[in-house]
Formats: sequence, C-alpha cells, structure tokens
Amino acid sequence: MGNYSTNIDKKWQEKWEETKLYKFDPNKEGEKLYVLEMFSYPSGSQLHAGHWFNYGPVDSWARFKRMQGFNVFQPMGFDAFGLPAENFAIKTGIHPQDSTFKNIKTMEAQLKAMGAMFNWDNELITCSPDYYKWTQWLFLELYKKGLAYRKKAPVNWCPSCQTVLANEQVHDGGCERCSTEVTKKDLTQWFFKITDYADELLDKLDDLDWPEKTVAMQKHWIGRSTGSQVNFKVKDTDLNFDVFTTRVDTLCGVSYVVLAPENPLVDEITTTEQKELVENYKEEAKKQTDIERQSISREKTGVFTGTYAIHPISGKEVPIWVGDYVLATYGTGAVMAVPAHDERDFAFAQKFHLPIERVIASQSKKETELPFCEAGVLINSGEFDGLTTEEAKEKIVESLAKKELGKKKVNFRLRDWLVSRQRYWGAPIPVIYCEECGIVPVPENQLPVELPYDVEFTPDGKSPLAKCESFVNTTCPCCGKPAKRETDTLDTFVCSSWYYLRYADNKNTEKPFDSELINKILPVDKYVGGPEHACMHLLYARFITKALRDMGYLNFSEPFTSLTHQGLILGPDGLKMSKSKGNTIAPDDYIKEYGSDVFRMYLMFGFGYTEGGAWSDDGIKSVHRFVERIERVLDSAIEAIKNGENNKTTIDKAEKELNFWRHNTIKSVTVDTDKLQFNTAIARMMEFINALSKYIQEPTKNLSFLKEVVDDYIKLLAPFAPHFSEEQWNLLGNEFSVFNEAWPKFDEKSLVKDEVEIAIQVNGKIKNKIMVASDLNEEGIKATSLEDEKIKAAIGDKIIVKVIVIKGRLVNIVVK
Ligand code: ANZ
Ligand code: ZN
Repeated sequence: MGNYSTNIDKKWQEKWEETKLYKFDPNKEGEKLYVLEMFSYPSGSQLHAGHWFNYGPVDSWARFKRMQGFNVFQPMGFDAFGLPAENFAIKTGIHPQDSTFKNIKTMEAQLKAMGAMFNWDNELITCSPDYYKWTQWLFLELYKKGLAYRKKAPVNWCPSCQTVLANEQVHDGGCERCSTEVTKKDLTQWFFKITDYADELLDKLDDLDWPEKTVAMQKHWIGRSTGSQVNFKVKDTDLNFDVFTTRVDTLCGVSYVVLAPENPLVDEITTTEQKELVENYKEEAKKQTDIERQSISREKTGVFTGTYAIHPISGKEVPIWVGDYVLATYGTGAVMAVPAHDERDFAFAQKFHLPIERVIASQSKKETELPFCEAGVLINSGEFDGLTTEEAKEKIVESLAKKELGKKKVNFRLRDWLVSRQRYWGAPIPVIYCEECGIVPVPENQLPVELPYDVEFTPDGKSPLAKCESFVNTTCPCCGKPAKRETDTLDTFVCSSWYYLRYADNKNTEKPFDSELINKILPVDKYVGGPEHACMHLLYARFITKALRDMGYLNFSEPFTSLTHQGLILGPDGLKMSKSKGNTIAPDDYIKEYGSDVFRMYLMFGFGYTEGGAWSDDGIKSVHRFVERIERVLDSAIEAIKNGENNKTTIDKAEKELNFWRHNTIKSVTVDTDKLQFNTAIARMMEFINALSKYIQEPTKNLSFLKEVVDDYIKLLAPFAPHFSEEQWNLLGNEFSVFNEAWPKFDEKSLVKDEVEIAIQVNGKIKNKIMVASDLNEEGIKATSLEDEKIKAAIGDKIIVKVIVIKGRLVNIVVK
C-alpha cells in the first residue's frame, strides 16, 4: 500500500520534460491564458513554504485551465539583483554574483521538484547581461521621452545600509531592510516621471479585477487632492510664493502662513535677527521623518522668519513662519494657516499665540465636531458671506484668478520614482558624463553596460562602481574625449517593472521583445503574489506598461488584468516563520516523506487560498491518509475494470446514485477551482470517494460505466495531484497524458435525483428517514410516512391532530 511516492514524482517529471508536454506555442489552438506568479527573489538559499503556497495552487489552477482548453503560458524566473545579496556579500565575503547564481541553481531544482508546468524555455534572470541590457534600454527610452531625469533632491538616507531609500522603503521612520533610523541627504538622483501618469494610474484602477484593499492602497498612495493654488506676496519685496489648499473657502480666516524648512524661500526672506533661530531649526528638521512631521498628535514646533506676507484678498499683513509640519515635497511646500478650521494650524497657533479667526460661511459639518470649532473671533468674509462651502470655493478662486493670484489645482501625493542607488548589485545606469557634451546616453549598440565583477563593494556612502577606475573611465560617444560613466545602479524595482513582457520573448537578441508577439500574449490574465507589493511593484509595472504603450511598443494599457494575493503560511505556533524563531517549515523534508502532491494538496486543502494560516503536521498527515485512501479505492476500481468479472450492462439504481455524485463533484470542483477556492473543491473530491467505494462493493457492476466515472474522477484530481493522477491514468490503460484530456463536463439532468430523503418527525422529534420518489405529491408523502413501521410505533394509540409536509425534506406529525 502507499505506492505513491517520490519515485512517481520523478518518473512523471522526466516524462513531462522529455515529451515537452508543457511547451508553450503561441500559435497553438485555444484561447491564450497568461498565468503568472511573482518571480522568486533568490536572497535566501531555499524555497520556503510561502513560495510553495504561491506557486503550487496557482499551478493547479493553470492545469485546470489547460484542461478547459486554454493555451496556458506560465513562465518562471528570478528577480536576482538587489540589496540582500550585496549585504550578504559584505557579511561573508562571497561575491553577490556567486551567491546569487548558486541560490538560483538550488531554487531551480526545488521548483522542478514541485512538478509545476512552468515554461522553463522562457526562464529569465534579471542579473544576466542578456536581461539587464534591455533594462538599460528601457531606461534610455524613458530618457528620450523625458520620463527619466536627474535632479538634486533631499532623499531618505539609511546611514547603516549607506544607501538612498524610496519613501515606500521607509517603514515607521526606519529602513525597511535594517530598521535603522532614516535621515535626509541632498543628492543628485535619477527619477522616473511616474507622476505624468498619476491621473491614469488612479482612474483605471476601477477597471481591474484586483483585491479591493490593494486598489484602495494604490488610490491612497497616488492620493489625488483637488484644491487651489493661492499666491501670497512677500511684504516690501518683489518675492512671492504659492500655497496649496483644499479649503480656499477659508482664505479670509488665514492669520499666518508656514513654509517648510527646506523651502528655498526661507533663506531669502529670513531677517538677520531671526537668522540663527531659523538655521538651527532647519538643522533639527533634517532629523525628522516625513511621517513624524505629519503626525497630528505631535507637539508643533516652528520659528518666525521676521517677515510678513500680504493677504491676497484683504491686503492685511500675515506673519511668515517656518514649521516642519509643512512638508517640502507636498504641494508647494507652503501652507496658508487657518487655525479655526484646521487642527494642525490650530495647535500651532495656540502654541505660538497667533490669532485664530473663524470664517462664518465656511464652517463645514465635519468641523463643528472638532474641539476647537468654537474658537476664535468670528470674521466676516465680505462679498463671500452667506455662501455654502462649495460656492465660496468657486467664487473665491474666480476672484483670485482675475487678479492672477490663484487658480484651481490638482495635487498628488505620488512622487516621481527615485531609481538610482549607490550600490553595486544592480543594473548600471547607461549614461556617460562628458565635460563638453554633458549627459550622454550610451548608444544602444553599446549595451549592455556590463557590471564589472571585481569591485570593492564595502559601503562608505559612495557608489562602489565609482571606485572601479576601469569602469568609470570611458570615452564620450559624442566627441570621443575622455568621459566618466554614471556609477549609480538602478533600483531593482526597475528590473521587475517589465519582466512579464520579456518572458514571452526571452531569447530575442535584437529587441527587448517583439511587439506583435507580446501584444498577442499579454496582458497577464492572472497574476498571483503577496500583498506586500501592493504599492511599489504593481504601481511601477503599471506605469512602465503605460509608458511603453505611449512609445508605441504595446497596444494594451494594464499589465495585470486580474490579481490575487495568496495568504501567509505561518509557523505551527501561529507566528510568522523565521529562522530565529525556529518555526520554519522546510518543504524538502516533507516532500521526501510524502511526495510533492501531498504537500501541495495539504496547502490547498488546509488553508483558504487568500487567507493562509498556521502550518499543522496533523493536517498534512490527514491529507496523506486521504491520498492513500483514494489510491486504495482506485486500486479496487482498476482491478474490477481489468478483471471484467461480474459485469452488467444496465443502468440501475446504484449506477444512477454514483452518476449523481459524479456530476455533483464535477460541478462543485469546476465552480470552486475557477474561483481559486481549492479547499472546498478538494473536500468535494473526498466525498466522492465514499460514493465510489460504495459502488465498488456492489455484487455486479457496469464496468464500462465505472471506467467512465473513474476516468472523470482522475481528470478532476489531476490539477491537484498531478504526479499521482498521471500514474493512475496510466494504470487505467489510458493514453499519456491526462493533461491532454478535456476537463469533464457536468450534466444537469444527472444532478436531479430520482429519490429524495425525507425526515419524519413526531411532535418535532425525528423518528425515521425514508426515501421517496422525488416527484411524489404531498398526499403520497403523507400516506407513505403514516405507513412506515417505525412511525406507526412512535404514534402508538395517540390521536393524530395534524400532518405537515414540507416537500422534498420533512414530514411533521402532530399527535396528542
Ligand atoms: C488651508 C486649510 C484649511 C487646509 C482647512 C485644510 C483645512 P490634502 O487633502 O492631503 O491634499 N497642506 C498643503 N500643503 C502642505 C504641505 N506641504 N505640508 C503639510 N500640509 C500641507 O491636504 C491639503 C491641505 O493640507 C491643504 O489645505 C493645506 O492645508 C495642507 F480648514 O489649506 B489646507
Ligand atoms: Zn563629449
């Protein structure tokens, strides 16, 4: 017993490989279906249970779709550049290239042991020159279109990793990799102009079949805010500045204005008396993160510049302050403060004894609930009195616009994507700096700009490549004079922003991909991966797709039509798996013991796919027992079919019963699998085994009918237990491969049972259950129930008061 073993895994994996069963041919018949799992990051040396939970069930889904007639494309590759390999190198002295390729080898072998139908011919590795050549090409295309640019900017700086971090890589003020407190630094950096696409990135979210939460997170991240820009003149100078406000209706309540400490205007307007205070304050502000600065509850800080601005409507003088609750990177880096209507302005005004003035017309409902709404002197807005909030906004902007002191303005929280990293293990930015010609893009025929192997990559705040003379020194492609290469490398999110395009044409040496081919295979129809990528990767990929579309390379606008996030598999203790807690599950050990199908099936049966949960050894054991039971029942079925004894040709009650369960199972498994509800699909297949086992015990069997039923069952099981099912399919004498078979169809007629079970109650207590013809009328059911021996006994000599019949379910006999 228990023939199913890892030998069977190997046997069929070899056969699949040898026959190229899963090879993808875009011209094959059947509607194309691009199924994609987020590719692996070979930072750890092994695949863990989380990888399996991503790849195994999705592979089952892809197999199911293949059997439904789709031409499935399911590639796999490695997101191989990035900080972890470099940090590992710094710790151990092992070169990132060596450790990365070694990890990839191990992971490839593990992925193959999974037996998923990955299209290995289409594999890609982002740190290979034949891939990053085209990542560099992408950079240059964006540069040509003005979508890649360089600017000096205050950036998040991790003093420990000695690198720049994007906003989204800062978590609670700390570096996402090492949690060290992040500070600010001014550096000239490369950016991608994702903000050009802010509107489209936001508006098109509603058309996607994506998890609601992820859509909401992207919306928040993009953060479109509709308001106005208002201009203030600086008293006694010809300087002026703009503020961004969503509440221009409160303009008449402005009693001071606040500039961000980084706003360049601060230096120009600060009076000599205030200079020292302001300088010190600016230094302090550098140590704060944007998140801290924005916190409502934090004690407000600030200093007066000594200078006044002129209110654009009333003409009165309002003091100009510097305060770190105003962010340099949002809006215009300046706000008009209306302490009677804004909580933060209120706290600031209270602390520094600034006037608080309430605008009569503009008290919104929300504000009346705020603690400070009664504060301040009521002031009149002159010509704008008596208007609603919305009317006041309209009228005030109109009036400002006439004087060229204001206009409507849409503002985004989204910032341009900072793509340069002062690190070694990434794709070099393909740019040359020439004293004569300035910034010169590397000509396409000189790509890739190869990453040199021998580089000192210990961090010291400079790019490691800057220390590699042979890399840095080059000649200008324009004038031929000596020039220097850019020494920063690209953020790894650039590599993963377009990989799904390259898969489909991964061997192309002429172009990153052939547009005609890509337009046929893309977009990705089903993308599955962890929810941690909701804002960065998914947003960057959408942006790159749109940019390439506008350059004429693609004819679609969204890369991932439908998205699912799998849940998280936790350790047996219910905590996140981690080596330090010693609660990790190593798939390889379990696969050795139970085979890959049992491992995969446990993941699919034991957890809701989008929920995940805690690993349980008992859980996998029970799935193992279930697979053994299937094997026993199938063994007897196959034996009966092969022996051909006690055969009959009629379809009787027993056949009808089994046929009912057959179609019932086909229907549930089809419906549930389609929705990635694997656990309920497997539960139905478990139930079916009971019906099959019962039929096998019949003294005579319709063997050709039995063969049909067993064939269907193995087809249903195949996506969930691919090796096991291929073996059973073969044992039944069927032609290789079960994955070339069409998915069984269910027959609604067989789902209508000829007989139904009815519970009979006497005074509300169930006394017996009987089978009656499903078309029997009420009178017939009543009569049959009263004739039943057990019921007769239960009634005894009591008097029947009433008989209630609920057709198809229940009869209740009331007696006294
Ligand atoms: C006056 C006002 C009165 C405001 C009021 C709000 C309420 P969202 O919705 O996030 O776009 N603001 C503008 N630029 C800022 C910056 N760089 N740093 C910090 N705060 C800034 O928020 C827009 C509002 O945030 C703007 O509207 C401005 O304050 C503030 F009763 O202007 B408001
Ligand atoms: Zn030059």
